[in-house]
Amino acid sequence: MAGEPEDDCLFCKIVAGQVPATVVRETDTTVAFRDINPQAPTHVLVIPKVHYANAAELAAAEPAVAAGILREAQAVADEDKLESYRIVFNTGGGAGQTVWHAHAHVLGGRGLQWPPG
Ligand code: DGP
Repeated sequence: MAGEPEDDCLFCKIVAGQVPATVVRETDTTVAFRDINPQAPTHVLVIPKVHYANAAELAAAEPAVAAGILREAQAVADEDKLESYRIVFNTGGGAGQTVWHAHAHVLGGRGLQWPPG
């Protein structure tokens, strides 16, 4: 059920400490950890502790938590001393979403092209 931990969700398992991750920040409502397959020198995923399939569902149900993800993205950028960075919410398989637990990619530390691929 949305908002509840899902047994077969990788990111719920990271939140629960059942799957290891390199956690760089944690708040009451979010966890930030390094992506296992980094696409930039900084590639951190910021996720809500609650389970929603994507960012839009999270924002509709728990807007304060969604806003917290953006604050945490800035905090990651500050900690990694990024002057510029990109936040990406892949939403739907056609956009590259592979994990169905809302997450922001925070990418930086190299030049980033526009438009993205
Ligand atoms: P997306 O494709 O937008 O759903 O992003 C999912 C990201 O999750 C992808 O960049 C790779 C990352 N990822 C997948 N499995 C793991 C894992 O076990 N640990 C970590 N740290 N990241 C993972």
